[in-house]
Amino acid sequence: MTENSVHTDGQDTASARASGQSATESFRKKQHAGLQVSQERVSALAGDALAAIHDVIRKHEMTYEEYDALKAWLIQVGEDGEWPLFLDVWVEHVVEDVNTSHREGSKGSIEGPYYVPDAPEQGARGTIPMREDEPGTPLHWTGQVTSTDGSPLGGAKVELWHADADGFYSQFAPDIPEWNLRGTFTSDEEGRFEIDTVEPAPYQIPTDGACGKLIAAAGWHAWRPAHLHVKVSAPGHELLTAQLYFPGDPHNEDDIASAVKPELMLDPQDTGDGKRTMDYSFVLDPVSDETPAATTVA
Ligand code: MBD
Ligand code: FE
Repeated sequence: MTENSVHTDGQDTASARASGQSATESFRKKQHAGLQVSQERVSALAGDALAAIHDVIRKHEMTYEEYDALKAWLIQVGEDGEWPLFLDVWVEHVVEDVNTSHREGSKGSIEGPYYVPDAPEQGARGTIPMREDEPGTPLHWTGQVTSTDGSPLGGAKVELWHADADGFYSQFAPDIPEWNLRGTFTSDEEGRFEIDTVEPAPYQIPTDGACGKLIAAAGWHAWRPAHLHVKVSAPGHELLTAQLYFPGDPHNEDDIASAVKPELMLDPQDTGDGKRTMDYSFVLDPVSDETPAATTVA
């Protein structure tokens, strides 16, 4: 177990509090260099965000009872460690959209709260780390990484992470091996890679924490469609963060995180022996003078 891992408090059921605290810890680790936002930008962003909230209060004539309910709920989001979950589910998709609209290569999507860097290296062809009896339909994935001019990108990294067949992520739910369903693949000279994994299940936002409380109180649903997360990177190219989806999932049309795009739909084919196979490739944008700094590879 790493420090990222869930504190189970002697129980082995997944709880919002435990996965929320793990996601919060994981996010803190990511900020090793600290974050620099200028006074000018803080004032513009925070000022307009507050003005937008003021507009909502006036429009709906928010009562003091509602104001106190909001305050109590915001306090609980922090106590449950669910700020990463809340922000990634309801806010990140717009940030992703704004920061990738200049790209000509593959479409991306949000990172979400459950990425962990440095997953074990598997080479160009391999099986993602999984349990001996890992449940779920086996999935064989072939693909290629190229640049927008069509040239193959050898040595590109394809980091893959996803939930298991019960919808749980390793390091954020208890009793799952540390790197389960997390792996780093490196494309061959032709930019090609081949990955064996299993299909993930749809993911339900924890219902017993503050985010679940909001969903229940508003009468919304808590589901994301089944998805594979990837980060694809190569020297001199913009980092691509994406999610890939399975046709026919009932939540492809109403993802609570608004992170589905038609370009991210897979096309898995039954092989007749209980397995499925698919091809999905990536096109990376070369870094240019206009590339926003945070989207380039360090
Ligand atoms: C997830 O698995 C996820 O990908 C996002 C974006 C939010 C919550 C859970
Ligand atoms: Fe996810």
